[in-house]
Amino acid sequence: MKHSLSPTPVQHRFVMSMTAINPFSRLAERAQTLVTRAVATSVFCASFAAPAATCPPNLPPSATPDSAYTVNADDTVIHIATGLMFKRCNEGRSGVNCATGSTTLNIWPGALTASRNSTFAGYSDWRLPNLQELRVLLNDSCHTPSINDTVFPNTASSPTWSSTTYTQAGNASAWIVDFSDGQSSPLDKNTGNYAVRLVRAGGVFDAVPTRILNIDDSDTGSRYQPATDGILLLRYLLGYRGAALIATARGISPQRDATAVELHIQRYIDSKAFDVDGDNQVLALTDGLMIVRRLLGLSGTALTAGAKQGSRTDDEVRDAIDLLKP
Ligand SMILES: [Ca+2]
Ligand SMILES: [Ca+2]
Repeated sequence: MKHSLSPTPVQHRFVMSMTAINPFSRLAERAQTLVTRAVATSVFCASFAAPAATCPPNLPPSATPDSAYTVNADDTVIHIATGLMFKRCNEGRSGVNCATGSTTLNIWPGALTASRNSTFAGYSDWRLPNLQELRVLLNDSCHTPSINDTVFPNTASSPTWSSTTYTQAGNASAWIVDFSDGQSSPLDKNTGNYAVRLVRAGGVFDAVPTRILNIDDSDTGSRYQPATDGILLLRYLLGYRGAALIATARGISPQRDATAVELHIQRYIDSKAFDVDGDNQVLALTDGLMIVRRLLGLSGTALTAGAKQGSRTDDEVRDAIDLLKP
């Protein structure tokens, strides 16, 4: 299975526009630098088990470290900042490290239908991700692949379909993301056979990463505060609800009342966003305490001493918390 991609003005325009509108603009900038190399080496084989990613030195840290995700036992993965749930393996693959089977390649209409028909892990609302959702997974610091290959092992090195139609060519093309090099381009819907990665949930994709730790949705000056947001989370985890939950614990111009605070916290307990030590549970005296400590500015052992239960390192706990306060 071989595909050859040529650089087009469209691709370059797209990369530039993504830089302007996308909060993950580093991804787009990185993609731009990769276009030349990508085109020079754009031969892909979907069943090829990719070696470890190549990560050139002196680039900023990855925007998609392990701590950006919660990997569930049923081989679903939650992207914490957006709440999107992805299937860990490309369609056609399964098992440990997605090493069983080979990636199913499909034309775009077939990919749309197969996505809607999936009942993987007991969910019936799988779909093909739109372009922004798919690009959330790009690791702009590496290529071959340009995705976190611990979380998404054996990712297809062929293009992966998005659900987004390219509207300037009679709607005949749809956007793909190529996770071997980070490139996006529009390809013909009915002649190209490409890979599929399923997504579900997450609501409408929010162009601004969710400020999960701004629990009271307060104004800029008190956006992330230990004495308000931190206390609200701790109280909730200790069982406080209603007026007792929010009494004297909200910041400047809070947009959430007690009910909205409860819904917000529970949503991100369910998504495991608040499981910052990675032990698969959200507890007041572990995760809650470390989140308050981080809001106080602590790091290293001062952040985790006596509170960390999971296997994450101190820095990974710190990064997992910092992801919640973009
Ligand atoms: Ca706040
Ligand atoms: Ca935990």
